[in-house]
Amino acid sequence: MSSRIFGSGIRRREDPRLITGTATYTDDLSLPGMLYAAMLRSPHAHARITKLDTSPARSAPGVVAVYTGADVKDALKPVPCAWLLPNANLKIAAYPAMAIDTVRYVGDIVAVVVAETRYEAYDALELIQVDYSPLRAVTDPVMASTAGAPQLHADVPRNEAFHWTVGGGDVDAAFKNAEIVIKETIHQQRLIPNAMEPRATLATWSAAPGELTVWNTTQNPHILRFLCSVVTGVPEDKLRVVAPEVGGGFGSKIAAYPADFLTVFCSMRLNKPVKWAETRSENYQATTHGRDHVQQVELAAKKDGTILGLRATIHAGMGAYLSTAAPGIPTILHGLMLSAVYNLPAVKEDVYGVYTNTTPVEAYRGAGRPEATFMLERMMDKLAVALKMDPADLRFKNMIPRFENGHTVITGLTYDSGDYPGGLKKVLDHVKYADLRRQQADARKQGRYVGIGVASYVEICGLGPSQVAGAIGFQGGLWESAIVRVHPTGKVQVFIGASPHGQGEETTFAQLVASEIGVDVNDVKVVHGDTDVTPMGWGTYGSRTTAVGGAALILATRKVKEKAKIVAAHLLEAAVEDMDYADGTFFVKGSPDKSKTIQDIALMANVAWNMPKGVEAGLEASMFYDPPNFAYPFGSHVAVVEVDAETGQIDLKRYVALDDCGPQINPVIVEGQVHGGVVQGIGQALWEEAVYDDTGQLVTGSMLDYALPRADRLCDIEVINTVTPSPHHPLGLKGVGEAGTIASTAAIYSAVLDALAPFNVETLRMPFTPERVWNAIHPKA
Ligand code: MCN
Repeated sequence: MSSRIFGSGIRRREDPRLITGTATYTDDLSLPGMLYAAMLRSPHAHARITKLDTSPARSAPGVVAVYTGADVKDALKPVPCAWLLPNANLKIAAYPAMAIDTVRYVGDIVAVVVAETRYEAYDALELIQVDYSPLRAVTDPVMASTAGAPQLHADVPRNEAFHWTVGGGDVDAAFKNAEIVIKETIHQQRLIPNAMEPRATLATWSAAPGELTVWNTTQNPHILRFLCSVVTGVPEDKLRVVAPEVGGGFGSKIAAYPADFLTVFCSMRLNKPVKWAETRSENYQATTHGRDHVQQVELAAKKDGTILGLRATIHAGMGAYLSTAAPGIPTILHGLMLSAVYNLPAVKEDVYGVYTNTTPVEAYRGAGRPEATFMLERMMDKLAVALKMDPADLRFKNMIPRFENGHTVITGLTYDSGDYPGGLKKVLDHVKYADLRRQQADARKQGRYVGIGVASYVEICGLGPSQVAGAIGFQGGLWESAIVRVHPTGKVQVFIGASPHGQGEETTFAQLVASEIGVDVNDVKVVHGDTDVTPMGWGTYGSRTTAVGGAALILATRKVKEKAKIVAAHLLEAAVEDMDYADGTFFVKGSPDKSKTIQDIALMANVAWNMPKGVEAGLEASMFYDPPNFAYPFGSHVAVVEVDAETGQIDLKRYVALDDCGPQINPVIVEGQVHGGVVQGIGQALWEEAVYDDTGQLVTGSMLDYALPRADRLCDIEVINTVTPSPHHPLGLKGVGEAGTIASTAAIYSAVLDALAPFNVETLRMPFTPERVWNAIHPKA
């Protein structure tokens, strides 16, 4: 049984505590004498602070302290940006934890109040008197980079945070030889990640030993410890970061935030535990946003549909400051993926990262890859329309054929393994594509507007190796680590550096260990999220936990198994070479009655009464794993929609996702991940947009105005797969946490435009609100 637990869709062990409300989140924690912090945030997108009087707040009931930028500026270093993109003229504007004389987005922190209760802290915020002298604001990345635009940072001309390029092949020749050129301007609108729980921090400083503990809603506790040490000066060995239940992140909990450091500052000043938890509106205002690209794209092709080259200019809105990993997203994670699943002979892209008077932008599920996939898929569809080709046929014509051990594309990446045509064929067979097209034609005859969308993708995940991290300016390593400890009773504890926050590795990693050493899956506990207990890890993002952390874990488990074999041989008085293993039992080859179970061995190794000569006591191993390459999951999705031409309403009829993440540890968890990802991608196409007005006010500042996907607006999502193992992962695993998001926006876009073909709608901005669709169908004369 145990050896079959890999691949089994057992239920997530995380869920009982999550769905019965017994899980402990940061905001559930309470310490004796704990105080509460509340942040006063700027109501202006761009302004000078001309007066700041905190005295009325200081004397308000329950208030213990009020701090401003002047109080913290010498105590805290600026909030760090940790992706120092090379060869891009990167200009990191100073990012103070609290504004000193200028605010640059609605939500910039101006003061912090600490009080005995949360209510008192919020009440006192209203007593702080601030006079602002408003400045002109700019929220659009293209406008922000034009001459005469308001400038956010004195030392950053044209608000240009960086200019990064990627190129390969002879693009000029490709366009010169082109028989057809397709052009498009694509708006990847700004999105707000909506984790189930907003962010929170609890910090407690103990002055006597000089130790700091921080509980935080973070995706990467070890990185936060590192950055917190840099910003506060507390040595790393005296700094403990714990991520209790985090409540999802989707990229928005990668960053180290000003409010985190300010909460620490308050605790250190007051020598008391201080807790801060954001409201949902604060979360919308000041927790990082995603996407925000304006993409000008040109595709060169031959009349038979062969693509020759791609040229693009991207303006990526970065917000008012560069968040922790932000510069890498529209560049490394986007630009290097432009070959997508296709044989693209030539490419040239210029990416301008631009400061705007908006909330800082960070990774949002898919981070860079949906933006790249969308560009290619959109251009494929436009080319298919222009050439009157079937969009699926056009894709097949240009796809990289199946490969098992490396394929280098024009941007310089070497994909690990892939079968893009195989995946596309399987999903088209599954939906009976030819029949669907016939049904679509019949519907049109009846005056119904049905559209079929196809999108194929490959994505870069399993972020690592560390050598590459260094080369691309990522200020950290990209390896992962694991410790496997078998206790005397044979129960196993696993300590991992990665920090899952919703993805389910407490279950899947237990499955990995159980199937490797043959214990019951319920006898394996996965411990994560506490820097004092777990080994170093570089975090859960970029769908890397299974591809990198899972490899560390499996290799550590194999070390345990290797040692167990030596101990078993010793106990059975046999040669190690004569030992065999099956389902948790070591036995002498040919004599299955001479055997020791892993539990027998664990007891003997832990009491160590009779160990082989030179072998240490205990049954434990650790592993640091630095992958030789990234992992490249892929797939193809098909969407069917119907547009109501009278109302502009879009009805989702069918959605089929085919994803390939190699062998699946737990198909039910994989399906759940794909579902979540697909829904977030559909959300971008149909409903979601963070809208700023011209003065920089976030108009969609609450869930009333920001349209999240809702179950009643969706159709069933069918999930199928192919299995193409990664050649470099010990079990062939690739990630899946973002896969669903990457193709789904493009698939829905493709389906809606296909439905609107009779109206000659060439392009449409997302999200496809009924108003936008209706206006496209009924253009003003
Ligand atoms: N898995 C599997 N077999 C595979 C690959 C993965 O069974 N071949 C399982 C994993 O073991 C894990 C899950 O699928 O239980 C996702 O694993 P992986 O692809 O390694 O992704 P990560 O754990 O690194 O998670 C990060 C990824 C990202 S980048 C975002 S954004 C995202 C996502 O996961 N945010 C999430 N999924 C999320 N799911 C929840 N509930 N909450 C979030 O914030």
